[in-house]
Amino acid sequence: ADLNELKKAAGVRAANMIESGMTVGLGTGSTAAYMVERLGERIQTEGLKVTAVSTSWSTTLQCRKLGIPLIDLGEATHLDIAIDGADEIDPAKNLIKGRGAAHLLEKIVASMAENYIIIADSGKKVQTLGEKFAVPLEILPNAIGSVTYKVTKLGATLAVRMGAPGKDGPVISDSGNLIADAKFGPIADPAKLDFELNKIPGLLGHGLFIGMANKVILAAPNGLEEF
Ligand code: DER
Repeated sequence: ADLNELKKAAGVRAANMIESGMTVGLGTGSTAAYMVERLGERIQTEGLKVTAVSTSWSTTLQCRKLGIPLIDLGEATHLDIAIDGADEIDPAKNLIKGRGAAHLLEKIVASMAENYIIIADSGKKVQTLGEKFAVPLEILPNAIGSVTYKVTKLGATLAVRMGAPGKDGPVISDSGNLIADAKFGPIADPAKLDFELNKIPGLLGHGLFIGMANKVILAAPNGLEEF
């Protein structure tokens, strides 16, 4: 099975867990896109009735194309289920997310969900967060200097994420902020780093999702693993 088939298998498995009457949070990224595609199919073929919120323009545009009705995220108070991808997943289901620069709204949706399901190919599994991935940050533009200084003191090297070739200058998130990628290397105590990052004014969001995932659906060539 090639990588896309693995992502699709995980996405379909998660989309099949959605029941009529649920309020559903729809994540962002190439794996989440397979989940959204399957949800659209179920709405068309089974008449599934759900209230859905999106985590990005990317997913919103996909929902419009598929006829998945959305309400504004601000109209939802809590969610029965939210399904999203991840960049790194450790054995305790802690995550690094944010490759797609959607992690500010994704974390809000994750925090609203009764059941937060992560879908990924098995290549996302790591022993220690930070092995391969930098931690994406969402930074208020006027705080870029102070946040860079403070996160550097926490032991990271930071780079503002540039938009090339799609856009000259920096990536601007769906919420109008800058994105930076903070390379910490392997993170021995992700919960402590989460706590430290959450204290920094102007650092509006980051890609460490600690203790948020209820279930991980991993697609490997020999089948689906859930933990
Ligand atoms: O940016 C994000 O948070 C995405 O969910 C990312 O973590 C996973 O994207 P992928 O499914 O395309 O690898």
